[in-house]
Amino acid sequence: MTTLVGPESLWLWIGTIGMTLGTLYFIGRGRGVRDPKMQEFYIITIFITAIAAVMYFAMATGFGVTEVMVGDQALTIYWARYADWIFTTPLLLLDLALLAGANRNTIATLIGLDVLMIGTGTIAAFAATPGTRIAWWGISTGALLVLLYVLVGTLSQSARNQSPEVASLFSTLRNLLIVLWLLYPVVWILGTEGTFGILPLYWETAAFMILDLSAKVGFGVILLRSRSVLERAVTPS
Ligand code: RET
Repeated sequence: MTTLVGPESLWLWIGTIGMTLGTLYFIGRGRGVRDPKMQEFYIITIFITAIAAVMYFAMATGFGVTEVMVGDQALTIYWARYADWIFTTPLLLLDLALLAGANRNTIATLIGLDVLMIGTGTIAAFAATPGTRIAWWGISTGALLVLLYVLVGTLSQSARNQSPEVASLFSTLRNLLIVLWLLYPVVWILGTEGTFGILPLYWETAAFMILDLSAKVGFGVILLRSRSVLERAVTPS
């Protein structure tokens, strides 16, 4: 069987290594944490990078990739991205929501919007005409914008009831998330998926890799950096 993976495999291997190192780092940091509420942050963050590590490995080795025909054009689609994101983006939101001390309804709303975003984004990736691809992209981007609205509104409101240190860590992570997440639909539409052919597959793969490492490992490092701040987040005031 011929593999569909081209020279962009370089970036996929860097992604695999980066996610693996991130996972090992978080496991190392989490050792010795005894408080169950504190452990939640470690468990969630470890799974985020572990899932990404295996999905990057799947893409680098040619398992997580397929071809989609759009008219007479064959697009290389790395479907494993969506398998990764459908699990890891809700987990990232859960980390942030726990930090903010959000209630169940807010968490459910955020995760619902997120699954809607990745679900419709997956349909966009497999749709057979340029028009329908862009329409699904638009629906997915709409879900992202509503999600960010809840993040800035309701979630930030509950973070304000936390201690100043926790509230400030929350703002840093929230702002990082907003900037990074907004870049995903941009890379997607400019890349091969958008069918405009502005960003070649090689550079698109590099861009997603940098975004994924920042949104998962970078986010996790900042979150787990200060144990004393996390302790405040889980201590009822
Ligand atoms: C897609 C395409 C359709 C439009 C939109 C998208 C958004 C994706 C996002 C992904 C975030 C991934 C993260 C991964 C961590 O490593 C599906 C690309 C809106 C926001 C944070």
